[in-house]
Amino acid sequence: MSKRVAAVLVAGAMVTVLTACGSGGGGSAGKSSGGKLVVGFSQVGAESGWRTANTKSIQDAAKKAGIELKFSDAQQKQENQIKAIRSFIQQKVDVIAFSPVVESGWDTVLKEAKDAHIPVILTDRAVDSKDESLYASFLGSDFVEEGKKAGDWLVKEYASAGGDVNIVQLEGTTGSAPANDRKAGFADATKGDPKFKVVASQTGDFTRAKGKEVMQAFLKAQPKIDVLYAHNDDMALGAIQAIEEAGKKPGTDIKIVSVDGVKDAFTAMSQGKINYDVECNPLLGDQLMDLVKKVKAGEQVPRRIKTEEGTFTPEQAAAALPTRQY
Ligand code: GYE
Repeated sequence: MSKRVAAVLVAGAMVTVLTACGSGGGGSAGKSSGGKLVVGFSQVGAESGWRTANTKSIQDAAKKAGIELKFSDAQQKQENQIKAIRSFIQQKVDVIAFSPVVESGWDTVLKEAKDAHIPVILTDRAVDSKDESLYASFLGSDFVEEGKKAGDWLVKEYASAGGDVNIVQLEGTTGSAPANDRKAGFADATKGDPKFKVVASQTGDFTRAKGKEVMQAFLKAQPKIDVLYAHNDDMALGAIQAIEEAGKKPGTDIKIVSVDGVKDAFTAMSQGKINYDVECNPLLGDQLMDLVKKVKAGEQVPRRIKTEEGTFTPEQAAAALPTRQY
């Protein structure tokens, strides 16, 4: 063996050792990185416009920050995310980031990451693990607050209405943080007045196709629907098709309040088809890469970083549309 080859092998072995024991902090770079930080990121899927924008934001931000991103799409399945996380652990990435499709059932795999000294950052969605040492930080929206904003709008909109206000609810993915929390926040904001009645509530899995299908079923089963509350814009957009096909006017015959604030929803709002949209910001990439660097360097980071977001009336949506990024 030549001296040069031997030196390279020794250096390689040292990098491996540094990576293996330095992951809780302390600056060593990942194995296959050539000096770059390596992040394993497990995304929920590609179920919505929000998600597409979120994925792009994360990929762009990683490039900009000079971070190698190992990206994995879980197609809305927890088992796929668990597999991806295990593979990131095997590959000895520097940091694992993921957006958990559902809230429960993560403790075992998170413990495996902890035992391998690989820090984990949650982004977008939360887990319900009691053990806070299983992840370093959670970056994302306050979904309860979003649900409250939707409910507050409804209470104002129907302040002077007599009689029942019949609401149908399209829920997000069952067991996911945004579905649980948006439902809870909305219920909380509307509970003060018994005229607000959720007459039907079912999951549309955050997709247009399911939103349409479930709305068709609601329209068949419910003699009087005043309001649709959709946990995201894609389901609202699917439901709009169902409402129009049933010969009704979305936004007029059935008022619609939704969450996300994506471009397609703003277009529908400017056509009078959605009445109110609560913003949920998917552009988390830069903040996430910043967190990754800090966590890897062993710096203290906040346990919880909340995204700032607003609300939109149709007029505000029409004004924002030309410059809306997602
Ligand atoms: O609202 C929805 C997406 O977790 C905040 O997931 C995210 C939600 C978003 O599918 O459109």
